[in-house]
Amino acid sequence: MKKVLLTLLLPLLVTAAAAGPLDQLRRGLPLPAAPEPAQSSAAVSHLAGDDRYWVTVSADDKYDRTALLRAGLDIVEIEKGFVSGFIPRGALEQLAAKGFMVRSRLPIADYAAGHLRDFPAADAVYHNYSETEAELRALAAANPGEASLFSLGKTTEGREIWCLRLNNAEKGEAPSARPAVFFMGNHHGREHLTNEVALALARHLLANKADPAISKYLGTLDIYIAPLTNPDGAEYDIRTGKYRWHRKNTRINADRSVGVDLNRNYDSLWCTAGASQYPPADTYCGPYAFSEPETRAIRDFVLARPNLKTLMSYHSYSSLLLYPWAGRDEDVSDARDRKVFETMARAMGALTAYRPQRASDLYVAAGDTGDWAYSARGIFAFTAELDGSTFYPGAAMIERASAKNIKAALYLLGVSDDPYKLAR
Ligand code: 0X9
Ligand code: ZN
Repeated sequence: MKKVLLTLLLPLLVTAAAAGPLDQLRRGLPLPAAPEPAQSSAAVSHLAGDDRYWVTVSADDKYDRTALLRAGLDIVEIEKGFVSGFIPRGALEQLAAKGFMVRSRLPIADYAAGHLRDFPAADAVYHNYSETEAELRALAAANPGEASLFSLGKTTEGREIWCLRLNNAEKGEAPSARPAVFFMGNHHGREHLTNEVALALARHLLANKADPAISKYLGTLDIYIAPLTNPDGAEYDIRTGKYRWHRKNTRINADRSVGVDLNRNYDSLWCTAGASQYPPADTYCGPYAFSEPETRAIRDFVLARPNLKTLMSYHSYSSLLLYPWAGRDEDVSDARDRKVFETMARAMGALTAYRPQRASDLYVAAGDTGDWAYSARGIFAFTAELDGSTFYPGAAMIERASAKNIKAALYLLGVSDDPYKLAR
């Protein structure tokens, strides 16, 4: 959460960096917004009665630091222009009056919870953000002829949205004329299984790169896999060591609630149906279409690649294979496109035992990835709702969901050279 506050405060910090604490006070800069209330977590419950905060305070030199020690701050980290450490609540409340600029503050229980940052032990096999990054880097390093890694952009909290590219000729962000396929996971933080399925797909394609069919795809297609498109939300979901059913990203809204639903933030009939304008809601569509760095990164990536033919966004759970429209209660109007969508969904549905259906037959919800990718670029875009009856189906589900979705992904690769061949 500290990172969130720092991001929020960045403009303030830039201004503040140029002046001393008293200057800032004279200019009337407000104290930062209070952080969220402490999260209740058994792992940090021993800190419930501890009234200390972890704070970051402007401090230009050793004289400022000495004064802060005197004011009750236990200085733990020193950076250029500021220090961080622990301070009791009573002393914190005096800091502004003493001329100090408090840049961020976090109750000690939240600070401690933020340091746990991982899956519960039973799900340790799931990949958190740094493990996902490490795995993608390892795959790219072990397969320099076929794979490369780049970032689609940075998240609200400054994490990278990593994307593995599988292509035996072009590497990194260099454009290509080959038909392209884009697999994505984890738009929703709590849907960790989707990251695993996307990672398993990447592993499978590279482990079997000598297989004739896969070798052909690596030589003729441009394959992009971004397993963790909402890493902030996924980390937020696990950072207390216990799941907290967090769906959205971690932008701090005007009312201090956390997050925008990335799968309601795309610019296709944005926020007209199945989305909320109430910031605390799990389906909050954001203040405007593409307000979020995560969706903007995906938008810019897609718009810069007219060679994209197909897209698969993994979600969980319900065992469904969904296609447009999601945001209006209608079929896509182009008969040929409809036939391609239906044929692909039926085939992938058969391979996964997921039910193929128009997304709006589940519920009408506008602003999702698939509707936007199809309306903006004519991409045959699908949403797979993976197996299970919970967002947290346990370690054993990874293998099961991955095996069937790899089969469906291989089908998608097999038709992505020319999707319209399915309508002839
Ligand atoms: O609501 C969503 O964003 C997706 N389901 S989830 O449980 N993973 O959140 C479904 C998106 C497909 N769109 C529609 N069914 N309208
Ligand atoms: Zn989802």
